[in-house]
Amino acid sequence: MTAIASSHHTRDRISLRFEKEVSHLSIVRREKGRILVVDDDPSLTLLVSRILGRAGHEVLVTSGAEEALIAIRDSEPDILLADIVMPNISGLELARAVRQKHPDIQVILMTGEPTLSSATTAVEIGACRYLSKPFSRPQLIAAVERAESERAKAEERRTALPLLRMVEDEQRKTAELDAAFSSALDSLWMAYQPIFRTDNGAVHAYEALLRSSEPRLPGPPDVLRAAEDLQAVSDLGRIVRARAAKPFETLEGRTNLFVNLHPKDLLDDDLFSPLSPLTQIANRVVLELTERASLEEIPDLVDRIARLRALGFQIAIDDLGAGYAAVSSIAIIEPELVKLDMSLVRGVNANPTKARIIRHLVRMAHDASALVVAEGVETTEEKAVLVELGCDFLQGYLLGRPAKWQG
Ligand code: G
Ligand code: MN
Repeated sequence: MTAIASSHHTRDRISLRFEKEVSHLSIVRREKGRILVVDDDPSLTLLVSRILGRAGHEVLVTSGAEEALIAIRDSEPDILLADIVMPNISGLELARAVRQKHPDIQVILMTGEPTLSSATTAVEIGACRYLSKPFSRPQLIAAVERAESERAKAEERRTALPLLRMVEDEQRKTAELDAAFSSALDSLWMAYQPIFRTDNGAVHAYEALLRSSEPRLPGPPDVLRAAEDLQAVSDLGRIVRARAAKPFETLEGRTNLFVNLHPKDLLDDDLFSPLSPLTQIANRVVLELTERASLEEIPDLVDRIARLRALGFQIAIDDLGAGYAAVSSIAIIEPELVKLDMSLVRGVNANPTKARIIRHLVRMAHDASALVVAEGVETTEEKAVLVELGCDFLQGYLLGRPAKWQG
């Protein structure tokens, strides 16, 4: 279901861009083409250029093929109208040379003595019209119009082809990502990592962590990025929250559940639904928020947080001390908990600056009535210092790795 919904979104995006580019092309295309007339008969070139000029064309005239080649190099005409019989270089040779270098230029050949062999050569060269002299004004206009439409088609084919390739390429990549994402959802499972109380060492809660066995999307960040690219963040969020809640629905006692939210989840109605599985156990659930930069894009953030609290949820600021999860979010969100990022926790026993920062963050959190979880505790030395610095809860490989629910 998810895969279909997401690929639909992507298709919309691609066709939108495709239409934009195509309309851009049609704006650029000229209305009336530029025509180069090559004939050693000045009375003919005069007549022809008058007719075509009146029809709105820009007309260039040369009396021989050598001059014509220079004119083509300098002014790139759309149509070449050339006499077959000329001194030095014949119109056929000229046409052949031009078509080889500029395949989009349309060639019309004129002759006073039509022969089968010259007509055959004209066809081989790809001349689109063969006018036998004398010709009428309507015959000339018709030949030019046909050449113009061929020219427009050739131009469109040439410019649209790379665009089409690009669109196809993107569609193929999206389809591949879509398949990988669907399979990640199929093999999705939740790992639970214990969070311990510092005062008595008891398990206070478990953090639910996304896991999948899809090799193309090996880590949780890969799955999340795919969801973002496929515009399926809400789909993923709903599945994660329902799965995370499962073991807790029948669990006795007061063990809490910590669940990570993507900032986009805050825009999903399902999160606020009184009927959703997670809402059923809301008074035991802490929702973790991270990425201050994206949180700022949620227009009514404070209001949405208030609605979550009204449903019974508590809120934690995740990854405090890393990247964007800035201190000011404590003032805006007024979380029940903050989680110190493991980059601050790592080696805190040997780094007085980290220790000082944590001490300040703990004091600040406590002043704002928030409790503090230290994440990523890996050594007994780190643990000892974190306890001394006043952290209320500890989480990390030292104390318990994320694992399948042992229920
Ligand atoms: O963004 P968040 O803090 O929710 O990410 C937690 C991640 O950190 C999980 O993927 C979890 O597996 C991992 N993790 C948990 N404890 C430790 C730890 O002690 N050390 C390290 N390096 N990673 C940890
Ligand atoms: Mn987390």
